[in-house]
Amino acid sequence: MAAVALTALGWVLTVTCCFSVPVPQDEDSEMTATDLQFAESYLNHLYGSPSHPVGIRRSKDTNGMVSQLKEMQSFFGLEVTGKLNEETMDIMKQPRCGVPDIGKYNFFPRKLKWPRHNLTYRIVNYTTDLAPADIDRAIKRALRVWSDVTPLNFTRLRSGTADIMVSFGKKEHGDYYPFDGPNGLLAHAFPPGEKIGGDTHFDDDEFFTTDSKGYSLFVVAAHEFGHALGLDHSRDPGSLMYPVYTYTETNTFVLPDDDVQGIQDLYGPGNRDPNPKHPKTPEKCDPDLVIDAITELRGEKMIFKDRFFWRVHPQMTDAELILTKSFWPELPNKIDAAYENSAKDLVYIFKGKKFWALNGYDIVQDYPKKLHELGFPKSLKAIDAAVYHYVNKKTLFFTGETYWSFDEESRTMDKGFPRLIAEDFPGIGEKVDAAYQRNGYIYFFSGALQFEYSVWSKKITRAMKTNSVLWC
Ligand SMILES: *[C@@H]1O[C@H](CO)[C@@H](O)[C@H](O)[C@H]1NC(C)=O
Ligand SMILES: *[C@@H]1O[C@H](CO)[C@@H](O)[C@H](O)[C@H]1NC(C)=O
Ligand SMILES: *[C@@H]1O[C@H](CO)[C@@H](O)[C@H](O)[C@H]1NC(C)=O
Ligand SMILES: [Ca+2]
Ligand SMILES: [Ca+2]
Ligand SMILES: [Ca+2]
Ligand SMILES: [Zn+2]
Ligand SMILES: [Zn+2]
Repeated sequence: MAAVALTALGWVLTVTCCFSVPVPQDEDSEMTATDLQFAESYLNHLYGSPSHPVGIRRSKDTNGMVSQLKEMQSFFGLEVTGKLNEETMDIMKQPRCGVPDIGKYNFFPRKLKWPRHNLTYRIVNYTTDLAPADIDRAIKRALRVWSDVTPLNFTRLRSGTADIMVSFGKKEHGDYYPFDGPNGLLAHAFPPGEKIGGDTHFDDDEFFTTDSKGYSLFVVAAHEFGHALGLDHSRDPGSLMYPVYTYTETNTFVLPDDDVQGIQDLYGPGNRDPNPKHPKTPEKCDPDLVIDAITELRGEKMIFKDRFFWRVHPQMTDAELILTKSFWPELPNKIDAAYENSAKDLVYIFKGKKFWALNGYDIVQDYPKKLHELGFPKSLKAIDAAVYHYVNKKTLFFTGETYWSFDEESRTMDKGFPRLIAEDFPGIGEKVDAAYQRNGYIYFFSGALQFEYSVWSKKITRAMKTNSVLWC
């Protein structure tokens, strides 16, 4: 069913309604009727109906859902099957932006941008979730994210028509692109242009906050203003313009490099960037790759680097890159060490003097705890690496040139430690960045190299590049 809609911009759009074919699903997966309905409305949002004038695109083939699913799976770096499966469903259910994930500019040239550098904004109305002063501050900070790295300049208007009109609304709120109640779509914005162009709407059925308790208004607004200035979604999971919401602290937020490149492509650089170091997303096949920590989690490998971890499934050769905070918002951005106690189904994460216990997606109560609670001296500032040895139920902790042995049964540090790494594990280098064990081998990472160490023969059996753990 196709309909033609006229927006306030006067753009003629093709809006598809109601898919008549069921969503194809994986034979092994057991989706409920609600899941299928959800997936249908997700794809509808992505390709067909309300969202975003420029993103709208109708699938050309009759079996459109398969190619839509494929495109969506490819965008998010999932296995491309064209069928609905658990991983695809998981991504669909994550809170996100209402601008289509797969933007195809069919009707308009790609690079829509403002022809001026001095732009105005107006906060038309407020949500009751936050004090007006907090909303004003979040909006101002979110705009500053972009003006810091460009010649753009935003001036607030208290009345009249501004370029960027900011408002909060529920369901149908005046632009034929209705919101969907709590979760799902959080906000949307129109690309640069007259009238509704640049306008930014927040779903008032969400709970907006200044912290991680609800959706951070600052994070959502900063992302939407990227669209209001002409940016599309990015495939870089570390970027602000990635379509899925991840909490980031307002005070320590620095615009990622991918977004800086995108906005400077449109407007050029500014001359007052207060924080010129913009984080880059790590490249897994970088020959000089050095990692922060590594552990297994229920049979998968997790390889930590900066704000991210790669998730490597045992049967898959492709590693998925994920922001640590999108799984565990309370964990720090960069961690020191990690290990799994498979017997207890717990993963321990270390940063500085603190450590956390994770049970799947949950952080165990009463954590974080302090390093000295494990029996380390109070003066110890951090550990480098940790690995659990399932045969003798000991965890080895590496700190500088020495290592410690911790008895997981009695939860005490073994006597006679720390000992020198060079004495007991000769050849693995001065310092250990990360370590994990598998099938009687411990894999030690040191700089761009990893060493396979046989626990039985007490010898190094292989040396490899660090990035080979990511199938490079
Ligand atoms: C922005 O700059 C243009 C040209 O320099 C000027 O005509 C316009 O009045 C300015 N607008 C505002 C809101 O300052
Ligand atoms: C931004 O615009 C305002 C109002 O037009 C102007 O007073 C101010 O100097 C501009 N700032 C910069 C950095 O361009
Ligand atoms: C805010 O303004 C928009 C657009 O005028 C309107 O649709 C919405 O209902 C208003 N929201 C509130 C909370 O007043
Ligand atoms: Ca406008
Ligand atoms: Ca919503
Ligand atoms: Ca480390
Ligand atoms: Zn978006
Ligand atoms: Zn809207």
